[in-house]
Amino acid sequence: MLTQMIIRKLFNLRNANKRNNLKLSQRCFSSHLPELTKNRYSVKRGNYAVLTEDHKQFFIDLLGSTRVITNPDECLSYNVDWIKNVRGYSTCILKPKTTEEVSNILAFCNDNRIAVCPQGGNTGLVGGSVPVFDEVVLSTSLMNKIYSINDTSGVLVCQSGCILENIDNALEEHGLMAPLDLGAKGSCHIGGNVSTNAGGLRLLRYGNLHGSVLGLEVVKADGEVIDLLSTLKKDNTGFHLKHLFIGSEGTLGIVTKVALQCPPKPRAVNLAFLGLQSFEHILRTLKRAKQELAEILSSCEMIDASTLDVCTDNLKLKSPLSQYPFYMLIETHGSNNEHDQEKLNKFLEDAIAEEYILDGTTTNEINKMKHIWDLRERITEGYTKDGYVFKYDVSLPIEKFYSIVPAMREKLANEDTVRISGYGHLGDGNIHFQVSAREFSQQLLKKIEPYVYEYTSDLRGSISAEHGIGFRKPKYIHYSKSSGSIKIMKQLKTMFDPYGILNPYKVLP
Ligand code: FAD
Ligand code: 2HG
Ligand code: ZN
Repeated sequence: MLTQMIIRKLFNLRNANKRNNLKLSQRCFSSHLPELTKNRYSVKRGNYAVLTEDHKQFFIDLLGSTRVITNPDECLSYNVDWIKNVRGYSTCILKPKTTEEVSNILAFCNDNRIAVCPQGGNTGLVGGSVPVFDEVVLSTSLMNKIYSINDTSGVLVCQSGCILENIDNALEEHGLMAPLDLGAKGSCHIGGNVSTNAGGLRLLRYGNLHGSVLGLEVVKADGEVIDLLSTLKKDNTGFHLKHLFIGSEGTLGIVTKVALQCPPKPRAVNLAFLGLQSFEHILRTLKRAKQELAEILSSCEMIDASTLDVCTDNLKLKSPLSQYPFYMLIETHGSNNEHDQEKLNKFLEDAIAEEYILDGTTTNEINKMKHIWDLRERITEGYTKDGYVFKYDVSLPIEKFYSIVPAMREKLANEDTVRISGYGHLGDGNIHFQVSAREFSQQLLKKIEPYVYEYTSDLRGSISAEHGIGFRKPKYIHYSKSSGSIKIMKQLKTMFDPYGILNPYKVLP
């Protein structure tokens, strides 16, 4: 029992939680491209202007020729999403450096009815970050200045195109860390994180971006710059407008600056990787972890056996445990390693004694923690090697968290699939559930959708726990939003973007 438990006394505090995250964006085009979105999903182009040479010349006069990309080969990576599910055919990528440039671009596009697709790191998983047709792509990749980090308040102010990992590294110099962490950290931008309200691996402890974002600067579709860039923790002066932009996926405005509340970097980090017999045992372990680890619990994730295989088989990563039906990662963040280890050990000893857990390993060594986190963070990458992945990201009542996997296995028993499995943010009730197949198939898609959304809605879950609605789910939004809410969303869209130039075909049905 707990044969491989390793508890290290020495711990390099400074680098405790640092991992070399993948630079994801470079891997996009190694193999075949997805079919054009407009064909695969039979979408009708909106009544937007077709880009002319005069339009392009305006952009070149504004930004200079090096920041206006029109070469088809260079445009390609901005047209395809990271998981290669969707593909547009934009012929113009714009790379502003300042808010003023964003404002001038949008004012011009608004006046000329040119559709715009805002893009950060292009790691989004619901097809929101790439054009559907020929929308101009407004990339924030050169808006990467960090303006200030306040050691005392923990407030960071930066441009929206800063890569999350770069922010985290800069914060580390001040004894702080970013309030969110995700596998795409090496590529995603803070503006993209805000626009998708990204959750990540430690939401359980540090909350979501509605809590951590203190302020934003946003440019409306008509080019007007809205200064919501408060750095105050408390500010109850009327409507809290920033929240409208958090999670609105580029449909209401372009986020240009972000003020973020950042927590201190923990001095003690410990990680346990556990093997369990059943989902029932996972639930018991979760409950116990919350009660016994309490204030030091920083992450509680689960992985089923079939999902772990995408890391061990497809990516050739090694698991520190032999095979079990389920696995859990339990992480602690605290300020006193001795105290935290004592708590974690006691928790594990009790869990073993009561046979909640079959086996496990704990460590606070940086390399070993990185190795274990890779088994969790590289799942998305591992799945892509199966072929085409039908991805779902739902919130369900905790007792039913895993029920969707056996239900889907039963439903698809006679279909040609590679794998049907689930994993995710157990502590937040958010399961990532996937069906992989050798290639995309309309027949399989029809079997999965809307069934998966009906299933979720019947349990009063959410059809998008963290990745958003994007291009993939607008027609299903009613499974999670009432007609009254959708009506208000449409009214807000009309108010902020009357000509609908910002990220058309996304979010709103
Ligand atoms: P993009 O993908 O470029 O864009 C996402 C959306 O935001 C698009 O609709 C785009 O139009 C809009 N947008 C981007 N920038 C702006 C801006 N400045 N202003 C207005 N709109 C903008 N998500 C999670 O929630 N939790 C996870 O744990 C997680 N892990 C991931 C792991 C991997 C390996 C990958 C590939 C993705 C993961 N994601 C996760 C998906 C997640 O949504 C993104 O990684 C991230 O938040 C998107 O940031 P981005 O800069 O790449 O945005
Ligand atoms: C994660 O939690 C991300 O790893 C990605 O949200 C999930 O690939 C996915 O579906
Ligand atoms: Zn996730």
